[in-house]
Amino acid sequence: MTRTDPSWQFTRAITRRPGESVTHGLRAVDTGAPDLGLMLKHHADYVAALRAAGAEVVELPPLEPFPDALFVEDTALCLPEGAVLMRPGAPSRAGEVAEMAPVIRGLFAEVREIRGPGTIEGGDILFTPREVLVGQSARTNAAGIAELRAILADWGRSLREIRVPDGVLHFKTDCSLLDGQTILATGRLAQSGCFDGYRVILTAPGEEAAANAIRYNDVVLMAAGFPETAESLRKAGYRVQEIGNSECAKLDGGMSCLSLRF
Ligand code: CIR
Repeated sequence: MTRTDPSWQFTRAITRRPGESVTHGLRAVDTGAPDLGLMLKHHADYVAALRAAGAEVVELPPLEPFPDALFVEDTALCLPEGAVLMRPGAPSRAGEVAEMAPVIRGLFAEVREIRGPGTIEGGDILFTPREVLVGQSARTNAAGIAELRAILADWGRSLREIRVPDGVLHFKTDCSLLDGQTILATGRLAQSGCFDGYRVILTAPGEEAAANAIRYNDVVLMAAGFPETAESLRKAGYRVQEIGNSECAKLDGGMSCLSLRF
């Protein structure tokens, strides 16, 4: 991806297969352990969809000591200028960054890192052609955001801070970039006015979990099971591909969490 490309044009992605320990992954509400077999099928469908959309996918092996390691998005921010290694706010996830670091260093010439004491997770960061939006959440705090702001300033990018609604894990749990000026968002997030100036497509009532989608080149990947939102995206002209997400959803994970895209 070059500096001048629209922000949904990508050539590569990094994913990590879930391991047996995924049944111990973090979750806000326990709705039962995920079924690893079904999760692996969904994960394979997800990787295949990325490849079909033009991605060269680096598939990493499971990391049993880290049950949430399949949610690679939280470990790094990948921008055209370089990558930033994150500093997760969930203590059980902190060690995932050291596992991802060599992969990122092998793919990016410029790699910076959040050193702390603040914390920040990739799920709280949405970058658009005009700015980088960062949600302050239970995982991402003011100190982590300040550190990222300084790094982005070196790259000539501005950062705008958003407050994530109570009870929502990450900023991108509730929004995704559909193209340079269009955002898919839940009503509970958009009502704050944080997307004023963008075109906003709202998830259908009761379909808030559809908001965590990804635009990868000419396709929007979204979790299966949200027919009204899928239909409104199709009506708006997007090519939508639905991927099973029932097992990752038990761990509060969705489409964006499962990959780093650049
Ligand atoms: C966690 O609580 O950290 C994982 N169970 C889910 C992480 C989802 N990641 C994301 O939204 N970027």
